[in-house]
Amino acid sequence: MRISLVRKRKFSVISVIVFLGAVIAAGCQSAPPRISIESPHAILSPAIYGEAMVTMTIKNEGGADVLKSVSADMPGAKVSLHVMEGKRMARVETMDIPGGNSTVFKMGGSHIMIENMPKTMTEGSPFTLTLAFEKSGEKKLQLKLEKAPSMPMNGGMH
Ligand SMILES: [Cu+2]
Repeated sequence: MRISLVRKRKFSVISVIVFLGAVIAAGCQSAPPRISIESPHAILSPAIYGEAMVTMTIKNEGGADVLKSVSADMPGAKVSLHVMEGKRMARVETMDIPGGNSTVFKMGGSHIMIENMPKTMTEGSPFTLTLAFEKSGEKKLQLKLEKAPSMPMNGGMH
């Protein structure tokens, strides 16, 4: 009788430990993202009037997040996320931002496109770009439009 009671208790202690282990493992998977934005640049299109491309590195030292939308404080401007599918650009609605990784936006790769900018927006014009993340919320970047570098671009720009 005594022995069987002890056994039962041991068994339940083990199941509690297993349960806690599962809870801790699940907690690790949903660790909060830790996002920082490095070297953001807004570069005017050398070819198309009223267009600019935003490049940056989104560093995430925490858990996974999703970039849900991008916007700019320019009346009438259209801001979108572009990825490269082979040599063509494709618009995407959201972008996964994996944890423990850096997501790079660059010419010839994934980038943020600003189209239909007001005529008042020229080289040196300041604006605010807002990145909305599913978990991290909104990150606002103060940017200035920069002139495109004069070297050839391999068609990375529109
Ligand atoms: Cu594009």
